Amino acid sequence: MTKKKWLLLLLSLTMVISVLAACGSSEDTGGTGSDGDASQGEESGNGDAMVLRISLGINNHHPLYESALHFKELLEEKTDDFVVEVYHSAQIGDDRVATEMLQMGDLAITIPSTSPLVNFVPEYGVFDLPFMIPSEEVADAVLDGPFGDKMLALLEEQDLIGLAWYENGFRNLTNSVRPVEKVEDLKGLVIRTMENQIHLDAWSELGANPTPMSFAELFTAMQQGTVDGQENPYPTIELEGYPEVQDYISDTNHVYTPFVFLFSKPIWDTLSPEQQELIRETALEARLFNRERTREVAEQSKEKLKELMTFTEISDEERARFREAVMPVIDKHADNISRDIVEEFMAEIEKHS
Ligand code: KDG
Repeated sequence: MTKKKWLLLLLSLTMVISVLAACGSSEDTGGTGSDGDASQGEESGNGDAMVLRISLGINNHHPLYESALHFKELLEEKTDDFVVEVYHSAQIGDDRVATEMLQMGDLAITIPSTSPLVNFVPEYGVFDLPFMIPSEEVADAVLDGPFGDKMLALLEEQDLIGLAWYENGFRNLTNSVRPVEKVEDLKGLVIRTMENQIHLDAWSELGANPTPMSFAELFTAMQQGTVDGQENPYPTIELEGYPEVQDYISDTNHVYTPFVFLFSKPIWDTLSPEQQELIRETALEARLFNRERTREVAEQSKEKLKELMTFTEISDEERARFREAVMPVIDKHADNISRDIVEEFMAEIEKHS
């Protein structure tokens, strides 16, 4: 065989090998098909177990991550039909991207805050109205009752299956400029909010200068001083390392934010009723673990933050002034959300308070 023929043979051989290699690698990361594609199970050696990926925005120290691992453990104990993979720190995408992937059937599960979901279901804005829910107990009663069921059902028209309410928690303000003890201390502070008009309007009413931003970009923005402050529950503030880039924290407790356990409807519709029931009951089981663990961590984080930052307690009188200042926001957004939903929400809170 001539030298030229040998070279051609060598060339085609390397091309075949590289194509084969390319096919092999994408399967390992589960990138080729979307979740729910049984073929993926084969690569995990679990017969034709279906791979269900969970996308989370918080990191792997957060109680929500522990709750997702608990869901994985419970489900894989009950059945060989599924293998659950948990991705934290927005590795797959932030809340909006992950939610859109669920709608497309490219991702099985995500557990975002309700606030980014307002862009999908405007009624979800009811959870962003400040100073409504007075305690975790009332939150549980309202979310696990007929009102919560109604709000979960609203997601289906957006190709999302809402399975359970998890806890993000009461949000508190941090910043790197000055202690915030009264409304006037907020003047001109550049506060990052979730991508949510109600939060933006509330902080504007309070005299701050709010700017919307994805959770995935927040730490860098504080590090670079693009924003002066932000607001989140104690576990997120402590476990995402915010004391490294923030000096002051105030227990504003200005709104209770739920997490919602979402499942992709396109994938859900490929499951048997038995499989759907198994996933639903397991999501509800892990919900109890989530709330217990999140409240435990929230207490611990609050104490740690008192050591790591300048902690300002807001007096009841001053909290009433905060509440008064944002009242116009509730009125302004009640129509966008739907007045019926807002009145029903307030009545449910009243009933359980
Ligand atoms: O994915 C994580 C987010 O859902 C959550 O942490 C959102 O509270 C949140 C924020 O401040 O963006």
